[in-house]
Amino acid sequence: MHEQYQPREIEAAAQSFWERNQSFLATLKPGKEKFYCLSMFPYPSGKLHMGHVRNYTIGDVIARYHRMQGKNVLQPMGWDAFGMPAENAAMKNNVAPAKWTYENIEYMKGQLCSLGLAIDWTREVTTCKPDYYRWEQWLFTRLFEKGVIYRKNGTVNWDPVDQTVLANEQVIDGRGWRSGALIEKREIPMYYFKITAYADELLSSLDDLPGWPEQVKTMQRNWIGKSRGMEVAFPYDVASIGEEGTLKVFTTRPDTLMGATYVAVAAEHPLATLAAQQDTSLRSFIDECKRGGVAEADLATQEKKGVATPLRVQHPLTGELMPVWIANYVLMNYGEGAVMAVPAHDARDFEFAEKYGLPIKPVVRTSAGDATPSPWLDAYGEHGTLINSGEFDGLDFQGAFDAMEMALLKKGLGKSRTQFRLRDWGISRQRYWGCPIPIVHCDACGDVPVPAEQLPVVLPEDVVPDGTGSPLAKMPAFYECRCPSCGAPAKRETDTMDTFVESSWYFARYASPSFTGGMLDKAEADYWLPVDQYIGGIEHAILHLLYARFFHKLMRDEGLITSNEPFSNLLTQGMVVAETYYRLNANGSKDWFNPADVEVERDAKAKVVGARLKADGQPVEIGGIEKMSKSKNNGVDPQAMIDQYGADTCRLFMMFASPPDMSLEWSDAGVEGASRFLRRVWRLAQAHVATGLPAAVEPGSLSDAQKDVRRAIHLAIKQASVDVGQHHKFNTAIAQVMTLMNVLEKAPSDSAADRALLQEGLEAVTLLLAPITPHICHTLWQALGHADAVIDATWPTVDESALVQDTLTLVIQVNGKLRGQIDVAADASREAVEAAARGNENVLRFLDGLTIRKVIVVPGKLVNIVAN
Ligand code: ANZ
Ligand code: ZN
Repeated sequence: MHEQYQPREIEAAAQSFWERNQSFLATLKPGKEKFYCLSMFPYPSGKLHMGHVRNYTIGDVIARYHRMQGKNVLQPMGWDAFGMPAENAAMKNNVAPAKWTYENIEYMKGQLCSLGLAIDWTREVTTCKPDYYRWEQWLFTRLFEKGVIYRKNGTVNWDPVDQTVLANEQVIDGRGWRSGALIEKREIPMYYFKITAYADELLSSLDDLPGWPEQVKTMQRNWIGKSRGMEVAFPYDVASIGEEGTLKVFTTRPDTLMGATYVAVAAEHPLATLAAQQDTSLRSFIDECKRGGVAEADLATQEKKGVATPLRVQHPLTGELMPVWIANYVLMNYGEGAVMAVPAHDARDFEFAEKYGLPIKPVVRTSAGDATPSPWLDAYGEHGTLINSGEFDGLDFQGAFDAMEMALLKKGLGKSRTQFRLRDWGISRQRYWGCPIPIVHCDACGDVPVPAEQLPVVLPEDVVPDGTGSPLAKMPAFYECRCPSCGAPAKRETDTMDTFVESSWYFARYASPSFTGGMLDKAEADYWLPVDQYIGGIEHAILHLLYARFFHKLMRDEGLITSNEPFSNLLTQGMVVAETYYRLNANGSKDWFNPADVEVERDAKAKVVGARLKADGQPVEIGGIEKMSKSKNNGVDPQAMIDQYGADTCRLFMMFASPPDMSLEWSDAGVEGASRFLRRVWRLAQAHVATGLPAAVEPGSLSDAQKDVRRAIHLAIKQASVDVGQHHKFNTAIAQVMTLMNVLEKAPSDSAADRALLQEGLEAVTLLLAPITPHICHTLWQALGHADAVIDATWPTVDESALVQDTLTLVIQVNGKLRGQIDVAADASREAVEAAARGNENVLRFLDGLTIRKVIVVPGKLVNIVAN
């Protein structure tokens, strides 16, 4: 063992040992408990950022911990390799997306390896390779034939700069998330996954996931958005509309039906079109509405606007005539694209009615009371007893729901129904760098799925897109083909799939990554799945996780796997944050400076009082702690840290600074501290082994002081095991090890028994740290005399007898106030404890002149003497 801790050498040695021995190769071992530990795979953007490093460190520590529990662990890694950034880089640097992507993968793989992750690299999956997407295309054709995928025209967000369709969540404040361009609405033919057919199951099986954070399940529930409500039909007023018919609305509050004072339709609604034909002044408002994005968040917050039409409908129960408005807050693709407006009990309707002077009629008594002028304010969403509703007065919500349904059913003007917020998933993208949609368009046969034996439809890899439209649509060599069914000349689909599709099933492909006989090898998939622990960012709490759950069920229904859900336990790791520094420019913009380039000034109490740029010594403003990002220039390059301190320090810092699910604040001092701690462990171990290895501890013959050392060792094991095993609290587990190190450093090393204890202590430290700092522990374990590698060692167990204390210190109170302390034998009787307490000198002083009324003994803790 070197005298100095030399991370570079020992990390290289440990890594090459693991590689030589294929230590992380996972094989199917029937009968052995498996543990599939998965971190969300990275997009190969160029190099790892701190968020990746944190994610993969957490996953690795958990994987290694479970291996030490004796489980058959699988930890794979791969690349979410299709996507926009490759196309952007291609345009910028005139290099094909494929080349750019493969080069990034190579570099980032080297970085991951340098972190010492216990990954089975034989299972590496790269989603842009035909051997992967071939099966995605295969599943697509199966689902298309089943009708689970269908083609229809859809209104989409069209980004005029990127020339592509954006998902709602890619539209931010009406602009493209990447281009910043104002989004238009467009109608184009697209392929859709019928995820709505699985809405009920996606919702109900969330209840089978106790290992998921409640917050994530709530987000998924809200996204799926199941509402029980009623479909209500408002008969047309023929005089104003000019024809017979009904206007259908969907409402979750049929109990408020008697409070509806107008109806409102979306700009795309047929009644809006009809009204605009009669009154062309409505046209411009309709056009304005159509121009905006279709993102619901925007619609919810934007100012409510509308126009009145000359059209009228009849109230379904009273027959009263009600005006039809066109309103920007009504969505065409939800419910019926029309609402019955109840301004007294719906905030949006209220805002609208106030603005346009429409009547407001309260019909439910809420906690807000009946006081004028606005009894309904602050009580939206509240249920209550019906008022002003004629025959329905006095009913509660459920009673009113049922009575309204009866009344409407009788007239054929309504029935209850369940409505989901979730829409079908449009996956067509007019992009090049994605998985080709395996469909051929034939004039005679229509949309023909590419037969399995003709798959994959290979994406040409040598294309450099120029930013206008889809390159594939300009490549006859790609799209000219023959119809698989009639043989006539036909045209291949040139859209590619949303890259969320690839990340929806990669976790399953890892079970049999090179299987050529099908999408999944069922035996492997059923052995490894579901994933026991999934780790990733909260930003994937909705879409990625929902799509992956959906795909799991699709694959199940294809007979490819047996389980119902892909991820048994989910850990959403917190963000990595750091201080920000800036200078204000004359035009109000800010120049951001990297923390590495800034010197912080502190006062005598170490409080930060200012900061200066190292380069010019001039002050910079402190901008507060933010998520590490390019825009605020507060990212720290993990590679620099690994190069300087080694992977173990980096891993220790990451795991010690905060629990995995909380945000982690970057701190140079923290990294320094982690490095210092590892050097201390090294130094103690080095000094210990330099004098030769001792025999095993003989617990029976230890002195009291030695027993205290041994108790510290087993207390650390016990508490660290609880912290890690129950809550993934590696930070507190590390703190236990640090406490133990303090004890061991102070413990004598003179006698054979002392040195045996030190050996036991250092072994505990090594094993407890092994998942976190695997390289140093690899060396320490060998140096401590073990022939096997620490990677094959098991997690340490507690010797309960070592925890038993011979004597205990008890606190003594007189009338509840602390008055003294006594040491008693741990097994002393109640009487002996009481006697010792009464005899304590200090206590006697406080009892002087008093009569003892009662003595309360709390075993192991305190004695309270009540006297007056
Ligand atoms: C009358 C009413 C009274 C409503 C009341 C609410 C409160 P969730 O729960 O999300 O399903 N709504 C229906 N279709 C709509 C559309 N296309 N665009 C905008 N809003 C629409 O929401 C259902 C409620 O949202 C429905 O119930 C309807 O307003 C509105 F005191 O009807 B309600
Ligand atoms: Zn044909």
